[in-house]
Amino acid sequence: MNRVESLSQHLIDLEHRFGAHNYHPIPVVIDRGEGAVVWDTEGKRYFDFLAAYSAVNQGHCHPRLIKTLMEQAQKITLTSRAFHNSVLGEYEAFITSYFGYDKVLPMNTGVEGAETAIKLARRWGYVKKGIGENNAKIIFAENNFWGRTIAAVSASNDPSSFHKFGPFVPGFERIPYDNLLELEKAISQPDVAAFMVEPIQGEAGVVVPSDGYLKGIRDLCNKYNVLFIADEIQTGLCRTGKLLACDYESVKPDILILGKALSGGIMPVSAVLASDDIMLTIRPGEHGSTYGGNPLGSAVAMEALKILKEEKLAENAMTLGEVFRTAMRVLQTQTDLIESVRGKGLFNAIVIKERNGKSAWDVCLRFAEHGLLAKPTHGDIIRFAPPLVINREQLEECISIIQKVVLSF
Ligand code: IF1
Repeated sequence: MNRVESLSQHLIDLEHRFGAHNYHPIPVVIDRGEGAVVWDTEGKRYFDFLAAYSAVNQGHCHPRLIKTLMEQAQKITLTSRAFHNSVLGEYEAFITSYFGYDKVLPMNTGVEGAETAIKLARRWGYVKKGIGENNAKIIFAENNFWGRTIAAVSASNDPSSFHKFGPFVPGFERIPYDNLLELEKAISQPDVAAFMVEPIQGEAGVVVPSDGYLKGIRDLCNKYNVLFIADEIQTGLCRTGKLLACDYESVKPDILILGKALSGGIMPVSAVLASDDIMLTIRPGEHGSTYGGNPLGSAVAMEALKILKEEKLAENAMTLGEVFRTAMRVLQTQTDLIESVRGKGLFNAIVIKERNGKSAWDVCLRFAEHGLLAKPTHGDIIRFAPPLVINREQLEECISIIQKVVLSF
């Protein structure tokens, strides 16, 4: 191993020795990124087909975001909410009009946004729906993923998320995804405050529900006076070819949760949007966080949202997503390694059929050797989600890498 290669191994060793072992990364050490491309410590170039799980939709280190970050960082970065700051009001007016809601509650990570949405739904359930104190139920879909907190893992049916982290938060129930009969059975019960769901399930492996599912959720939640909470932390912000995945069926959730690409990968910024009727059930001093609504994140988020529209990233995701899935479906006819291809926009996945001991992990290791970064989920599913700024030529190059690697097995 030569000196530079020992640098990346040295850095991996440092992480192993001094960092918690809560991840098992692909053995690549990324040092620099620009748009859809990253470079490792040895200067090797990769196409990033994970985009930090859709947090980097605008591309790595977007110049407009870096400029906004640097300008704001020289003025004021954090005031806490004990005082007002000169960016928050403008950001709140901007994002509420951008998505068409009365109010926004700014938080930081996606899971904080999801927990905030659940607290809002419970509070609305008691104050507006008249549910008895501490009896509120929240319904989730099986195979949901919305983070790693105790509440989030309490909603999970994935043992790797909840095993030996109990006891769990009460009042959470699960139903099968993409099943309106089961949804009606669940939310017609008394004491149900909300149904929280991903319009396309990300961690579950880019599971796209049947057409009409979102519209069905909207209609049933109206019928039974239950809040529809859309977790668009991964599917939102142009990833699926529309501004929001809910836009495919023109449904408007009662509570919208955003995160990840809301800051274009610069820093954690999440947001919960809702009507006054819901949002104002939380009174001063009843919820918040140190960094929630900080001027730095607010300035960056406004710029990140502007980029989505001005660079037409939804249109690009729609067009190139079609190109990508078509190519994957052709590839599927040339190998029995690919069991299925699914997705919308640039949110796609292939299911790998394990063969003579070769798994999705081995495929991803070989992708990395050929300059493309992706990582399996749940063993046999490879998610493909590049930054939405990827251009046609880059996508074609990535398709040929995927073809070459898959056919080499
Ligand atoms: C990790 C997974 C994806 C999310 C949805 C809320 C959150 C997430 C739909 C919470 C976060 C991240 C977590 C991250 C890897 C990534 C992930 F593999 F873990 F499941 F994307 F699928 N709702 N997903 O996908 O947002 O608190 O993380 O900001 O845990 O390594 P967060």
